[in-house]
Amino acid sequence: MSPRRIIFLVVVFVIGLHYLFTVVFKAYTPLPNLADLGDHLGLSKIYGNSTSTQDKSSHLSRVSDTTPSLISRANATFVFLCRNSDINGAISSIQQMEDRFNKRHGYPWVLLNEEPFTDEFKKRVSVLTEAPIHFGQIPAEQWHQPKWIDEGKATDGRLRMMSQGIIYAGSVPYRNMCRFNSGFFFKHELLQPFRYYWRVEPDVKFFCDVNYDPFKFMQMNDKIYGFTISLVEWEATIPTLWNTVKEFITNHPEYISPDNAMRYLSDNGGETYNLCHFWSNFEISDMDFWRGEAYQKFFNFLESKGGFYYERWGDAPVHSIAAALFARKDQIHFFRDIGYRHDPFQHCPNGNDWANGRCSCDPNDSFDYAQNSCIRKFDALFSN
Ligand SMILES: Nc1nc2c(ncn2[C@@H]2O[C@H](COP(=O)(O)OP(=O)(O)OP(=O)(O)O)[C@@H](O)[C@H]2O)c(=O)[nH]1
Ligand SMILES: *[C@@H]1O[C@H](CO)[C@@H](O)[C@H](O)[C@H]1NC(C)=O
Ligand SMILES: *[C@@H]1O[C@H](CO)[C@@H](O)[C@H](O)[C@H]1NC(C)=O
Ligand SMILES: *[C@@H]1O[C@H](CO)[C@@H](O)[C@H](O)[C@H]1NC(C)=O
Ligand SMILES: [Mg+2]
Repeated sequence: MSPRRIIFLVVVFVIGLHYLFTVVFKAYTPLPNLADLGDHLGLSKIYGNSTSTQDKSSHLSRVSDTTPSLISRANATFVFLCRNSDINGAISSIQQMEDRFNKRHGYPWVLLNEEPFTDEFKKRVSVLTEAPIHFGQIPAEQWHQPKWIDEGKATDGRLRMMSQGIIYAGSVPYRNMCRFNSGFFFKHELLQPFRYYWRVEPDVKFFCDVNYDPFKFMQMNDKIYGFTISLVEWEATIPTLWNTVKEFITNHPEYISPDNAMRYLSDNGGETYNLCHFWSNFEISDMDFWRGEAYQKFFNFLESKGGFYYERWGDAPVHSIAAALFARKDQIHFFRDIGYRHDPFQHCPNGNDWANGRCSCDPNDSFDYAQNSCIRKFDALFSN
């Protein structure tokens, strides 16, 4: 190789590195923190002045001990919807996430509830992490059954489902939760500053160390939705959902991605739904996708049909159908390397992922290829 050619290659390499660090790993500064503005006694950490809890400067100095200084956080947060009564399960989940991943990064937590979190709840959560924790209340109109829902029809629906022995058949709060997770969480003021989120629930398990940053992975690879478990839905909870989806597709063919994942949802080109969906109690995803035009129109259309209350439409099939139809199939990611359990199913990595992650699960005990798993259909999207 001639000297000129070597110099040329070196210059290209340096420019490439510079681009990588300035554009791709763009430094992200999280929310300004009330605690920074003079809460030296740390009172707001315990008693909670609506949102902030932590002294960011101490947290940054701690994080920088273990984090390469050029690589800072993505524009991302954890999202945790729960009740005050979920305290012990919430603490268990947050502690594992901190130990297995977040103590090295310091991503903030956003906890949401339709009631105010109690002082005791905030106090017990606050000791788990140096990262900022924001406690938020959900606006009533985004939580409760809308006035225009025909309560007689909703009651009939609940009774019918109860007679079919379906879990949460008679529960209105469960329906509020599914609708909120489908259409509103990403509109909450505490989530406005963020693009990516990782959804966490009480009493889940994170089995493995996460030795990289999944948020940055999402960003660098143009992913919009990440999951660990995929399974079939209980059809009786969504009897008219697919017809509603088909009606939307007919009205809005422009939102359907040319490279969509319809083959994951349907075995006959969209005529019927095979009930496959991503289990949404674990999600690493891009809120700008939910905030975007296609999903907004889609959610509003579903909402107008009342199926969140007349039936029991879950946020899992709603999110999954939208991601599969409005995004490219390669924008959906199976996090094979993240060990996760939400009763009664778990995903345990295998091979090097299992060993490198110091996973505490049995790699032979994983839902991936179980009878009701849809991972085969997901894999098939990318073969041939
Ligand atoms: N604030 C609040 N959070 C709720 C309510 N119902 C459910 N959640 C939360 O919403 C998420 C999903 O509810 P879960 O009860 O876990 O529903 P699930 O995962 O389908 O079922 P199980 O975990 O098997 O009970 C969890 O994070 C709950 O803490 C509620 O009425 N109020
Ligand atoms: C809470 O915030 C308000 C306005 O931001 C402030 O006036 C008040 O002193 C704060 N309370 C505590 C306990 O920090
Ligand atoms: C983070 O993402 C949100 C949503 O896209 C955006 O409004 C906000 O400006 C972003 N923040 C930064 C610092 O890039
Ligand atoms: C998983 O099961 C296979 C077949 O039974 C066995 O050979 C293997 O040792 C098991 N792996 C672990 C880590 O237990
Ligand atoms: Mg749950």
